[in-house]
Amino acid sequence: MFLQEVRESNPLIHCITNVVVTNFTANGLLALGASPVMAYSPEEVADMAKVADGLLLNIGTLNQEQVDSMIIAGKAANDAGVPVVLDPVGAGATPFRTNSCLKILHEVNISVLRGNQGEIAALIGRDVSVKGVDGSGRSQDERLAILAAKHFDCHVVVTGAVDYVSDGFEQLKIRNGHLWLTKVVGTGCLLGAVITACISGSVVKRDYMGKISEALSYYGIAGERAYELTRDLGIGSFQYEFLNQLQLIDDEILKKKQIIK
Ligand code: ATP
Ligand code: TZP
Ligand code: MG
Ligand code: MG
Repeated sequence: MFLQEVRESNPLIHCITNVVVTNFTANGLLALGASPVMAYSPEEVADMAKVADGLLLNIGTLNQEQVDSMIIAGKAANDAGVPVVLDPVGAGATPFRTNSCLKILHEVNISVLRGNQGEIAALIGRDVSVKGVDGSGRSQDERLAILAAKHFDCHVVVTGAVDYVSDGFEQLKIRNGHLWLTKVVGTGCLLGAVITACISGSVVKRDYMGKISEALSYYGIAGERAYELTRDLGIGSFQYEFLNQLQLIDDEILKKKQIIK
């Protein structure tokens, strides 16, 4: 019972994230059944990360002090066996973003790297097609998640119309989701937080493929159901209904609606 276990454990998720999505991320984690805490200062991030159940690093509105904080927090999480998820928002758009992500990936043992196609491609030095923080909308590269997972020796999630998850050997495709998820800012960022909550409490890497796939399909199904309920109202209502669905979806709905191959 995947969602039930996450909800019963009520994991504490330490987020170092961007100013655009902070409130949405905290509310989304609460809707899932996790506990969010945002803490950024280099004086406290190590103490917070080591008592958390998961750490999310999201570079969306980065500055140098925040990158330093992310590395301090990441190292403390590694020492304490706390999983760390990195969202490389806008990697490829500027050298500072790309280089900061590469530095974090070098210094911190990242459990899951989650980004859109352009961001992940930029990090492994492939053709870059990032417009600000948005992916290109190009057709998806089937092998990108596998290549990046091998390259960084971590799990990689590449999201888009289809979501791909790989550990560098195996790959799963998740076909849940709705186009309207691309019309609300922060749905990629919140997804990183949801993945963090869903892998928390499990330092056993072999459990990650299944847990990440469940998280991706849960999230996509919330988008599908929110669309069905708000298609005549518009994306403002969709955003709120999406949070409702993150709370309301249970394991029975998840099993029935998920499309994982
Ligand atoms: P981008 O900046 O390119 O929008 P992002 O960081 O916001 O990237 P997304 O790829 O948009 O991340 O992923 C966020 C959620 O939206 C995921 O659950 C993903 O499956 C879903 N999603 C993205 N594009 C589509 C689409 N075309 N159809 C259905 N679902 C989608
Ligand atoms: N600018 C910097 S971070 C950010 C924007 C618009 C939010 C990006 O959120 P997402 O989840 O990638 O759409
Ligand atoms: Mg998006
Ligand atoms: Mg993003």
